[in-house]
Amino acid sequence: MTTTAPPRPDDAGTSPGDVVAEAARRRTFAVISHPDAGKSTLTEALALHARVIGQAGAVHGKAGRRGTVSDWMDMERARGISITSAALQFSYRDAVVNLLDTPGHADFSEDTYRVLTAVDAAVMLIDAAKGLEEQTMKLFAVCRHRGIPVVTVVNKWDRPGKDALELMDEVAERTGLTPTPLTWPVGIAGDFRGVLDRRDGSYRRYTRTAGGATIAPEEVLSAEAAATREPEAWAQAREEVELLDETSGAHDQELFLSGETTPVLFASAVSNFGVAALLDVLVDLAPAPAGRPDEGGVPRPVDAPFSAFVFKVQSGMDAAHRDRLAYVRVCSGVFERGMVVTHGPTGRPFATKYAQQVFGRERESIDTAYPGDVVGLVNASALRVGDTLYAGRAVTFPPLTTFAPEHFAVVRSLETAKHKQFRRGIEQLESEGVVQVLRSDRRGDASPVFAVVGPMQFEVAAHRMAQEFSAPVHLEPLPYTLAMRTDEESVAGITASSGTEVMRRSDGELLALFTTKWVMGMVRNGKPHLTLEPLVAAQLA
Ligand SMILES: Nc1nc2c(ncn2[C@@H]2O[C@H](COP(=O)(O)OP(=O)(O)OP(=O)(O)O)[C@@H](O)[C@H]2O)c(=O)[nH]1
Ligand SMILES: [Mg+2]
Repeated sequence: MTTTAPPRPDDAGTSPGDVVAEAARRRTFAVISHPDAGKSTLTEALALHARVIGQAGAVHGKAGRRGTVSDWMDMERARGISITSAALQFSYRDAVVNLLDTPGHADFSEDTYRVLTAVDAAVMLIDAAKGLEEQTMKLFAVCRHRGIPVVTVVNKWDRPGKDALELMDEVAERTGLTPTPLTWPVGIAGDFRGVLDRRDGSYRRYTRTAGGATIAPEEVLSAEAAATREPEAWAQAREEVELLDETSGAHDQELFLSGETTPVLFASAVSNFGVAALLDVLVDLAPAPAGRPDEGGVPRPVDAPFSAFVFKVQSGMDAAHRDRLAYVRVCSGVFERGMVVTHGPTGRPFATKYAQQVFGRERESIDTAYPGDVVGLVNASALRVGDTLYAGRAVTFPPLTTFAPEHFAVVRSLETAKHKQFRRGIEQLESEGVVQVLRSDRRGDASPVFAVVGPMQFEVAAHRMAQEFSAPVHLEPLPYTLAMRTDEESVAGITASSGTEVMRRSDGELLALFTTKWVMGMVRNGKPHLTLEPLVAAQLA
């Protein structure tokens, strides 16, 4: 096996021209989809094809492929789902790829949303048997809203599924994006032999490997050879592509970048079919980083002095060290390890002594990074999700939206002697955005309230409190389902009604909690002078 570490350009004498060139070869994208469509499996297959890992997890994982590189948390491995997003950086051809594998479950959609603020493109997976699912639709909407170009991958073609043309109709009708397939399957779903490359009419024929653990050999045949090799399947693919030519046009780079079309590829992540084609498409078609708009909407060009923002904070990646990693996306300039930058929110200097390149849970020191790169800053306790860092001319990037919580539970320590660990754990989970934490004088500091978008966040928080912070907790659900922003003047007026409570979130925001929408409506209609504002229009929640 050949292992290629991403080339680390020599940082000596970097000129602005280098920054532009380095940014131009970055591809930073997220893999997104409804739960279980195969994001982590595809992530691993992409790493396998870029030859940064030698074998996919199939041979190691006993129950399915639980050992994917991006699912490293013990809860993820135990359940076979992704709970938190993971970053991988590797080089492929002349490009440096920053890939973010996101969790599909709606309960973790805030994490996915934060990742989508840090990428330039998205790979959307569709399960061939299921077509467009609920979370897929929400994600398409977020990408449209944020102007993120989407490459669509119809995955699991090795399994019986829908008709390919039908799937294209579904995409066109339900997402409003025109699908422009670059490849077309040869063999119906469940009988995946290869793809017809629409760009040159050739046949890429795939061969299975044991357990899909290694790269699937690929043979490129001419149309004539394909017709001899697979008379029926090839003829059907040709026929379908002719029909397709009438409805969806060829790929158009401008329409793709402006979010009107989505290139489509067919794949089987688990057998590594179609993965090489996807990597090439990402390098050839996905956009390179461009200047990121600041708070006022003015882009900071990629060759401006260094700037970055924190889109994720994660601790507990390394049980032995218990460190805390802030993931930043570089937006402009050159990052050099050790440089002292300014922490936007406080204006204080921030030293970047411990900077790392991330590969799932593996990390190694890096010296230089460029726009588009994801850098892990270790033990950066001052950094919170959404913070801007910069050198030279000041910049503030727009804050990241927090979702409106819909589930609430009082947290109590099961072991009173461990109040220190209890406090530390809660502070940590809060700063990572695993949960929002609410407090009130009435409930006191020993019983804060966790507020979440989805109940699985409670499980993750409780698990981590016990495992990472040795502070086992009991969660007692509260009957509220709705939170609105309010102010001091309105508190008495709100809490006069039953089914309400007002608590302060750790960012200072006062939140009014209601058992039902109906209760909230009653309060608002009865006392229209009270301040009650929706928290965010959360497209994903
Ligand atoms: N047959 C088949 N199974 C696949 C394919 N890709 C993934 N799977 C299986 O589908 C299941 C889910 O795969 P994951 O990669 O964990 O899916 P995911 O999208 O990352 O799931 P979440 O992160 O939890 O949303 C696993 O059992 C995979 O082995 C594929 O191409 N074909
Ligand atoms: Mg996953």
